[in-house]
Amino acid sequence: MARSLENLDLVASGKVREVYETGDDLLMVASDRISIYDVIMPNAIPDKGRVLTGMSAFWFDRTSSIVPNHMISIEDVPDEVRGRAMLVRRLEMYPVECVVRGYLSGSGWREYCETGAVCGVGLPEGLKESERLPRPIFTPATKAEFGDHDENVDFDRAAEIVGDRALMEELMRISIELYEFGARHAAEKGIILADTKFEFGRHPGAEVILGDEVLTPDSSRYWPADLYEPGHSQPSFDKQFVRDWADAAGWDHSPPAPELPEEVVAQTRDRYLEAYERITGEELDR
Ligand code: Q0N
Repeated sequence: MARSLENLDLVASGKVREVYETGDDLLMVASDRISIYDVIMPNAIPDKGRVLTGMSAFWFDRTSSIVPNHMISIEDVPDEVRGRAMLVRRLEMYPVECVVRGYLSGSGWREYCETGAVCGVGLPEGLKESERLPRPIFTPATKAEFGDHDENVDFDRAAEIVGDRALMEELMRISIELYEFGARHAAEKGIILADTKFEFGRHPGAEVILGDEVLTPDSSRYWPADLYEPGHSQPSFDKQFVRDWADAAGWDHSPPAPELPEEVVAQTRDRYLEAYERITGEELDR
């Protein structure tokens, strides 16, 4: 592995993460940036990148008997990004986001209100916002052709996009198993895993490899269980202080976002550290 990021080609850059090329492998680097309402805030949250990378590594270790994953190492990385970088196997990614929902929230709630179903999965009448579903449902999405938002699709459309119905069934089965594993563990720590998103890919000799980040607060809705109450939206375990402050400041969600006060940054950092400690049972190295 290269000793410095300077020598690596940047192959993808998201709102809060970067992907670099290193030989046949990739280096995924999580930044300390935070986004709310799909907009990046001007301030960083110290340690957020390390929290997300550490949580992904924790879950990759513990789910490898359910499905193999792309993680190679969090040690063999350049010093400047140590702790918030993961060396991974390069995969051919399947172009569907494998979302599993155990609770009715976000786009799932909106779709249910309009149609009584989510991604073609029919649900009982009379469910409330944030209500627990009778069982977890698989609600795939694809990157929309325009803009950067995801578009919910039904299972048949997802299978069409992937081009292999049996493979799509396998991705669904594995996604639900991963969600159930994560939700059971989180519940023991007083956290509700409302929903989460997985991405899978293949490499020669392996049809289904778990990629991306796994069961992090950026890829999932984590709710504090002690405050759970169906009938309205729930506070987010990690981002709620930022949302509350931005709402009170009267920000209309159009960029640029306002600068966060230092106490909001500090409270938010504490929530990420708390999430890390509750989920992994370890303290993050200082
Ligand atoms: C890959 N994305 C979409 C980072 C994540 N193992 C892999 N091999 C090849 N490509 C990818 C992975 C992974 N994981 C996946 N981009 C590249 C998700 N990105 C969005 C931007 O931030």
